[in-house]
Amino acid sequence: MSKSLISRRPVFRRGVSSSGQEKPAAAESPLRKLGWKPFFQQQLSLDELNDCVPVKVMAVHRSQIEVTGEAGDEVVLVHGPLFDDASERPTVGDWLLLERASRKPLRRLERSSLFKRMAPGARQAQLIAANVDNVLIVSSCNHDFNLSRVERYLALVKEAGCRACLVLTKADLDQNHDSYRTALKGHRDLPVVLVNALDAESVAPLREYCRSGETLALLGSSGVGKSTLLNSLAGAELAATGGIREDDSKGRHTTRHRALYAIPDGGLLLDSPGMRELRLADVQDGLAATFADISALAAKCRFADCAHESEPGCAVQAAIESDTLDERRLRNWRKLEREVRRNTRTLAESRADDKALGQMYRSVQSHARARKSGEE
Ligand SMILES: Nc1nc2c(ncn2[C@@H]2O[C@H](COP(=O)(O)OP(=O)(O)OP(=O)(O)O)[C@@H](O)[C@H]2O)c(=O)[nH]1
Ligand SMILES: [Mg+2]
Ligand SMILES: [Zn+2]
Repeated sequence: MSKSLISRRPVFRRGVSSSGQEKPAAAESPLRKLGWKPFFQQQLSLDELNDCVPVKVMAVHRSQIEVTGEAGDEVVLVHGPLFDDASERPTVGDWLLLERASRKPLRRLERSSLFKRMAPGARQAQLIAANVDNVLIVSSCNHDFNLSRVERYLALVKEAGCRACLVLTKADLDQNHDSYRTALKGHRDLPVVLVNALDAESVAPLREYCRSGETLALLGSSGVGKSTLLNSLAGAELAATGGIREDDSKGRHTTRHRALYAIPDGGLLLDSPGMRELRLADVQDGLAATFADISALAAKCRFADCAHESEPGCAVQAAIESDTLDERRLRNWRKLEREVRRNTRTLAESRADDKALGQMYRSVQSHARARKSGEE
């Protein structure tokens, strides 16, 4: 057995007919359930179709990653060229090709979507998840609710081209629901669902975001009820949940790892640790889409370079005065624009530094090889 293969256990049982024989696999192909689509199939060469099997990354740990494919669950060691570049290494949701016989990971397939943020306290990007279809931005009906943060998540989600829904949990603990709906009036294209995440019936409307073959990511701060939602949607205690602090309603960071869970009669659900900060980079298009209303107003300003402060004929300021645009939203747009510009530049610089370092390293190695072969 290959070193990279530590355990294998089937996750999806094929249907068995009344005659005791396996039903044809086509209708419920395990790969299709995991989100395998023509977009990924088309990336395989003829040789790869013969010699490799695709597997989905379900969880990433320091020294090994958990994957699932047609043969069930396996564990692959984090080792080899695929894992050399920290900003490029496989993340949860990725599709990998394993060599059929040795189970060695050969390459990662191109992604249909990718979430990343600036790694906390670093000049590097941190990958959050790949190949996600839909996102529940989870907040709760308490101190956690913060529109500017919702807009931050939206920029990330729109950049990845995913469908988003805002879920406000703990609706059973706060009856002041209208105030949340009023606060969200500037976000008409964002569906909002208020739920008691502990109640399976209450979360049922969210099932449309995690149909078989789809991947749904739950994103939000610690303690808002992401793992609780996962368990209610799955109808089983798949993830641990924790209490929240009495004084400020903040969570206790119960979930420690990002992981995908297959839910019965549905798709895959990504549970993730609560994010303390979500610093944005490389999301210019997502940001423009999140604030499309402000861009549309800006196009009507008298001056093309209007800063929307005190210029005459400013359509943005006029909208604020007539109460059709929230001043907070304009402030947040400005703040996020500055942040995205700064962080995108930082990432480009650090990529250039890494490239230069890599070139220097390769040139030192080739000199050493040339010297060695000259000596022989
Ligand atoms: N009453 C009520 N309690 C909820 C609801 N959603 C979550 N909770 C409780 O809130 C606490 C935190 O829930 P978790 O599901 O662990 O929160 P989380 O978002 O996964 O938190 P992290 O894993 O720390 O990121 C638990 O005690 C849940 O029982 C809800 O809608 N209503
Ligand atoms: Mg959790
Ligand atoms: Zn203006």
